[in-house]
Amino acid sequence: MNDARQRRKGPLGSILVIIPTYNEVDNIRRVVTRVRETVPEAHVLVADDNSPDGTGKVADELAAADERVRVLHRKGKEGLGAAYLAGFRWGIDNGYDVLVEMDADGSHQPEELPRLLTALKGADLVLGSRWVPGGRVVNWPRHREILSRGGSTYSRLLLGVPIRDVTGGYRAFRKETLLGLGMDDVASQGYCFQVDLAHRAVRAGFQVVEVPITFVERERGDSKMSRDIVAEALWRVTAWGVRSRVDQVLGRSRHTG
Ligand SMILES: Nc1nc2c(ncn2[C@@H]2O[C@H](COP(=O)(O)OP(=O)(O)OP(=O)(O)O)[C@@H](O)[C@H]2O)c(=O)[nH]1
Ligand SMILES: [Mg+2]
Repeated sequence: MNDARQRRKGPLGSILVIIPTYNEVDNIRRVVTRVRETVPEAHVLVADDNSPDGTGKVADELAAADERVRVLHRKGKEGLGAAYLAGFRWGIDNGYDVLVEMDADGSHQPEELPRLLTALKGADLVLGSRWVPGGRVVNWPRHREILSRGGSTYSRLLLGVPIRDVTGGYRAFRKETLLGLGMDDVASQGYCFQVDLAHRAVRAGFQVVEVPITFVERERGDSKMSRDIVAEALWRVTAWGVRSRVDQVLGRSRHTG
């Protein structure tokens, strides 16, 4: 395990909540307001991929009215992973100590953020988890739950990561965790971006803690989930799993995926 880890325990420092958006015009005001009300000391960065529905413009209005809200305008839709990586880099370059991932659609309730942050005082990475005792999903279609639980179980077994909810996207990272897990060669995009980061954090020896959350199905706007996102997760996780087994057999150790 990582010795430096011990030094990172304790006070959190400055917090940036990154909210990636693509066509979330009906959700963005509400989620930003809820974050600012619940954790007033946290700053918010909306990472918008030039949403055709004008989400970026609404985000600019929010930023104009509140100096703790900023907007990262990106050229076009490049996927969740790319938006988060750009947000993490912006946050680290601007001196933030804690970087939080949160969806715009209300599935990740800002009111639960204080619990994630409290847990981060004793950890390197905190995952909001639907699949630990106390965690649950509200209004989620059965097929989505099966896909999510199945994806987590498959990843856990194949990659050997001791995490119940590997695909979830409500997370709080210490800056040092992101810097230590090799962000620069992360290529995954959709769900698999979350699996990739959790897997890297575990392999790098960071302390990863799951905190139960109540995940609420989006009420407004469209899901960006697609067959391609599931396919990407399946092939990448399988490839990482096979590669690490081959490495084990050949006695090699590999740092990145
Ligand atoms: N910047 C950016 N944000 C994205 C992109 N794809 C999805 N998002 C955002 O990432 C968050 C999660 O996307 P969702 O569409 O809610 O995906 P999901 O939560 O897997 O699907 P649902 O459960 O059906 O809502 C939302 O805030 C989206 O607006 C993208 O390509 N670029
Ligand atoms: Mg969602």
